[in-house]
Amino acid sequence: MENKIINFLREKNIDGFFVSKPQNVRYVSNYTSDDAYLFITEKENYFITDPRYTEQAEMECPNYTIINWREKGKNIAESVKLIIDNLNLKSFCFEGDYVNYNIYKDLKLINTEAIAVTGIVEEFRSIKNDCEIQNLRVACQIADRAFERIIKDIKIGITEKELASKLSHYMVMEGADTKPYGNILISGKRTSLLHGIPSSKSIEYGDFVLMDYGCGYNGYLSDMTRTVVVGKATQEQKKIYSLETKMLEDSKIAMIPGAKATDVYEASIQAIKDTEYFKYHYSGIGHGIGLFVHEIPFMGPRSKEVLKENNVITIEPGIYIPNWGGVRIEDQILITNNGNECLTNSIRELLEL
Ligand SMILES: [Mn+2]
Repeated sequence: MENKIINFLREKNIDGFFVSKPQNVRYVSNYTSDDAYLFITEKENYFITDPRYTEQAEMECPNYTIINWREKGKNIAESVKLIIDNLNLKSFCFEGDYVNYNIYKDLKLINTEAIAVTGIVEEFRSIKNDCEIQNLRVACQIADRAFERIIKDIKIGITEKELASKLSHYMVMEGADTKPYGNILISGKRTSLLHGIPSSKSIEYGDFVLMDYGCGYNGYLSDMTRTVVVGKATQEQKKIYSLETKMLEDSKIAMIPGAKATDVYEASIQAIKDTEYFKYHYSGIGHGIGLFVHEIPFMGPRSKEVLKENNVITIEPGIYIPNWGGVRIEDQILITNNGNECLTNSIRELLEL
């Protein structure tokens, strides 16, 4: 992936790119651990880390010169200065939305033009290659298998926390990366909380149980949501669930290459726009996903994005009624050359457990 950066540098006439956002470091270099920075130039690529990670960096990034910044100076910026002086660079860019103030302050002391850029590597990351798609596909299959297992555990009396912990366990046992990322598993009235955290509440008869979860596979993430009911669903639960199902289906039909994010949003609200439930929807209905859970392109009424082949995007319209509960179904979608393919395939009909 270094070539994409070098092309960017040539185009903009900049001499170096300092990469600091962890997902971007991984994307560009294939390094899988923490605390690392890259400095990419046309001549040579540098990998800046501390002594805990130098051995791993040598193994995973053989085409980089590894710099142990603790040895070469007292901070990251001094290593950057060393590179700039060695190669006699006139300018470099850094990620303005990620470099922290202390590093920025030190970078500014280097007598070279330092240019803040945003979203460059993220733009590359939004189009997935075959290998990335395969990793995402497996991450979704693991989440689907975990769903098969967790629905057997949803019983009256078990707590949200206990279920959330089992769900994480199942994903690791099914092959997920062990690095955790936040899973939502909430029940009853709490299901109206868009990003509720699993609590000590016990599951009760009649509860909705909303599971918004996923896992990593080789660093690539899945993100899906299913909402089930414990016992027999009420008429109102059934009605809202079927509206939600329609919202999801309508959204998916709109997810084709060339469609605007706003088209997808418009499609998502068709089923509810003339109902009393319209006021309970949330307009952020999806996001790109890859090495990070929320990445471009974002789906919603204010998004300027256009869907492209090999975007991988979640679609998750929802209805959230405060003090009553919420329903969300979320799938992860690959945009193909003429439509889309759903990577998450767990049952979407309302399950009464
Ligand atoms: Mn999501």
